[in-house]
Amino acid sequence: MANGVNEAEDASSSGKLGFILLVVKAAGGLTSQTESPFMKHLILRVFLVVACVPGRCFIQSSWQNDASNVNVIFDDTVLFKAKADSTIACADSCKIHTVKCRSFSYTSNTKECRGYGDPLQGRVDQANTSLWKRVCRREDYKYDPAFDTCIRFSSIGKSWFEASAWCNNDGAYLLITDTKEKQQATKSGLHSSEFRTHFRWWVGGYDYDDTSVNDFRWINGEPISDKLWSADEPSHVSEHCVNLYPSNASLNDLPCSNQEYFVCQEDLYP
Ligand SMILES: [Ca+2]
Ligand SMILES: [Ca+2]
Repeated sequence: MANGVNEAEDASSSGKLGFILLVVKAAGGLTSQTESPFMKHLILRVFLVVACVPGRCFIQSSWQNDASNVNVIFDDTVLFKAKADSTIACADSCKIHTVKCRSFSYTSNTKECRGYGDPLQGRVDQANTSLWKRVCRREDYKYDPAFDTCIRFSSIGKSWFEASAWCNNDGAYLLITDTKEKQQATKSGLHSSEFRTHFRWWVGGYDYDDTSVNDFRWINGEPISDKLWSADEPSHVSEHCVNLYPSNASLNDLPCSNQEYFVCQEDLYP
């Protein structure tokens, strides 16, 4: 691929990614061989420790040069303007920007870096400029602005642990719907029609306490907020895994062995 940013990003993350996938593969094997909740719990913990350094995870989606927009900048949806020493430095600025930065332009002779939201319409001629867009790493993943990452819907039902391993095999994770806004997006957002194809979906929430005490957390380690549950949920001591109901944009706990459809997301910390 004639894509300097992409190649640089791959080079910087490939070693770490290879190690992570190796651990995930080992964890998947262990998961299939043991029924012990303790071992599964341990595997989750180990996986989380090695998978991600908070604030700086490997980014699965990548940048693609937009050949249809050569030597132009845009005067709408500009999130920031800054000087950057290189295209890669500009891409990093876009990636870490607090508002969803979906694309950027870099003008080589002036070193001007511009980050944009979507959609882009107001084109202005500007020599020595290239435009880059964030794209999903795989064609079966779709970018969802509510989650600010690429997501994939399963076409089969699996237990929660099988579903988690299935996402991990993509270098991805079960979906984290940790805000009211994200949950509402499953009901009325860009991919709501896909979410509504099934009554419920496994998402990346799990009860780390095997007793009657609840310790529901997202797989990034964050506690699940009380306000995200359906009425009277979580409901049962034997239900340790979390599903989402798109119809009322809320969560429920279920037995982890249930065969449910599931959604993966590419970045643990988008
Ligand atoms: Ca519990
Ligand atoms: Ca329940």
